Amino acid sequence: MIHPSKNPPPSPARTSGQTTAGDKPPAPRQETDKTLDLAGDTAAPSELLTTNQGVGVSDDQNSLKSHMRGPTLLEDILMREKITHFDHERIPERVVHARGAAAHGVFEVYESQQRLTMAAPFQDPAVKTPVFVRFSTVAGSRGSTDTPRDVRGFAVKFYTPDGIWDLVGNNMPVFFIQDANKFPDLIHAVKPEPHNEIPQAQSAHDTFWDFVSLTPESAHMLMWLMSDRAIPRSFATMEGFGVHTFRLVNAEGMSRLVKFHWKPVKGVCSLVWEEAQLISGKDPDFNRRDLYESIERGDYPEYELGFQVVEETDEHKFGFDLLDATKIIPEELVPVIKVGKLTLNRNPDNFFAETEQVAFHTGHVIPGIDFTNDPLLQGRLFSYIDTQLRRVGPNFHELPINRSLRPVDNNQRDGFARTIINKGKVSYFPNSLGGGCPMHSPTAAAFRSVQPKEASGPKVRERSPSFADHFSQATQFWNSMSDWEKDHIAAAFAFELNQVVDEPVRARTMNEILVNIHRDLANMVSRATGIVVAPVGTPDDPTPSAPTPAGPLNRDAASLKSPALSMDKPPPSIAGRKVAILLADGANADEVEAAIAALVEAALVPETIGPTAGSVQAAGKAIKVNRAAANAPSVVYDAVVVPGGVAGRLATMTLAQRFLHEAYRHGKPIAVAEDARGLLQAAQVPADAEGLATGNGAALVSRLVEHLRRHRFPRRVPALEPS
Ligand code: HDE
Repeated sequence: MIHPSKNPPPSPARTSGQTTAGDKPPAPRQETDKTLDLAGDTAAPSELLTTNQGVGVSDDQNSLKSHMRGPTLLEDILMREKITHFDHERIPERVVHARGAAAHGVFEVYESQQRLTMAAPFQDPAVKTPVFVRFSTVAGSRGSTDTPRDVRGFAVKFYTPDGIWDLVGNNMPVFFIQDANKFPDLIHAVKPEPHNEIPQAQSAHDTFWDFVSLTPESAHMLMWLMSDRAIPRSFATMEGFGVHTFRLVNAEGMSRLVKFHWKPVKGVCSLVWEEAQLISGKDPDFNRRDLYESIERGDYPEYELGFQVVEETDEHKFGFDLLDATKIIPEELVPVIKVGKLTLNRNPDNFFAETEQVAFHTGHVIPGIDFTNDPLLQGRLFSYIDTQLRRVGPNFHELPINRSLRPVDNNQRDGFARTIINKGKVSYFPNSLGGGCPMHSPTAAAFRSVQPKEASGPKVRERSPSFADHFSQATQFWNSMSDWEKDHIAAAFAFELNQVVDEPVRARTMNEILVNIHRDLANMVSRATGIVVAPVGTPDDPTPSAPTPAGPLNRDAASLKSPALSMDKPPPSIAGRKVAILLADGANADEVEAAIAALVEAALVPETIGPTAGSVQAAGKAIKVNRAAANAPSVVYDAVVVPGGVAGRLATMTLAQRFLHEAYRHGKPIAVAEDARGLLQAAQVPADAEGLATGNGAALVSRLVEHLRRHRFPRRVPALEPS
């Protein structure tokens, strides 16, 4: 008899079942200490069916009945075990960040950072620290779409020799609120409204704007949320941030302040809003599919970790408070020092066991990392452990994905689903019967809190006055944007406020928030929403003053600028971008094959699209079609090629016209053969459109690749309709 195989050797990576024109064998599976650790808990399918008690099952298709046409018997232990287990398959989804996708990988430090920190991942460039990274949206439920306008979670679990370190960050460096006590209100406001559970995964509704318009500290974060950062092209093209100021502590006990940054090696690239909305319907798994497929292909997402280090003695030199999570430290003031690289190189074997059950906690730190008094961070230190206890249970740390590589030993015992069998009669400290073990660790690999420099004063329930300036950095963000980014931000505000029904909420957002960020922004949004900008000095809002009154506007804000904030830069790498090749009978087969080869050579992912699945005929030769046109919307591609010989037929097909028109609207590179003039006209693509290449053969593809290096041509179609 064959046992369900525990401990199999790591299996080769599987493919996702989808083919592309340049299909290669899947990348080999990457092994780390954690992969080997997990292998002991994986199970591959075996030959014989058993119950959970290991009893053989003779018939899994029919329940036990009193006679052929009789009622089912309570005695049917097989059916009852199977169905009751099914009934219990779900655990509570995360109250925020419910929808996620994850991957395994490694972190490697470039050179020892022991001067700054004794944290294990930063000591030795020869060491690869295993990691598990979970990306997520915030507001939507587990089954919602990947591409709403939302913040993305970027949570990294480091499995270090000194225990687990979780860096639980987001793709935006600031947050909506300054104090953890407001978090339930923020989340209640952004989640679907409670009376009708509408809308799913969207901030574009009354309760969200009601809350933020009364919460001026959210102004800076709103700028990020209304920018294209909130609709990343892929997880591989977004930044990550620890958000709070943390501490790095070295072996001498010296502490420095630090902000953590993840910089994607492929650069920061986003979708455009209309495209993101369409993707939500056409492929709600867009980002997780991209993550999964790119890893299977061996095109591993990579991010450099950066430190912004501030000496404790410089803490108060910035004009804003480093404990205030609504502020960034502009990179121009404190450079981001790149210290190492994160590579995601292995997909999880099982979504539930790994991605769903992984339990992050800001309080999971190792020697060398410590906290600051940021009141948002302090609240998180309470919330995450509480969440894991509720969601996964008191022994969540024993689950394979959460388990430390360093052996765990303490006197905590029992609870639901305990898997460790602790031996001996001693479960307390101090003890003599157990030889005093486990005892305090005298080594440097023990966590000791940094000693506070100053820690006295009266107990208060107040915000520090140094947290009072809510608008300067929002203005700085606006000032740092290019013309098209400003256009997209204003259009996003307009979209959201046009969804808001309550007039006072719309007016308050305009006159309490937007005008304080920038008059240009207010005027642009006003034109697109009809919300009147009140003359200066005449607030017309009857709502009693907001719970956290805005501080005095920093009059220097007009000149604040941080060019690092703009996304208007060509990405350093375009590897993995998907290119559609539109086909029909009559295609020039040589040209198609050459185009596919050239695109694969440029590390791009070509897919052929035909009127139906199967193939198209090209002068007696069949060319394989990867996807049928009805299943291949333009929004899931980054660029499109129309090779010679097909334009005439495509010009009569509505789907092909729509494909090209949308690619044009969304600023994507388009390359068409010389004979495609009529098709362009039918698709309403201007012949002189920026990013449109016309030609034949190799020259056409290389122009397309050049255009792709700019990612998009966002100025083609302004996001705000001219009023
Ligand atoms: Fe979270 N957050 N959060 N958060 N958060 C959770 O923990 C919370 C905040 C972030 O992929 C929850 O396990 C409070 C900031 C990520 O599993 C919960 C406050 C940042 C994830 C929770 C914040 C984050 C979470 C829900 C205000 C960026 C997903 C499920 C004080 C730095 C982790 C869970 C994953 C998840 C609480 C604010 C990032 C309820 C109380 C700021 C990436 O514990």
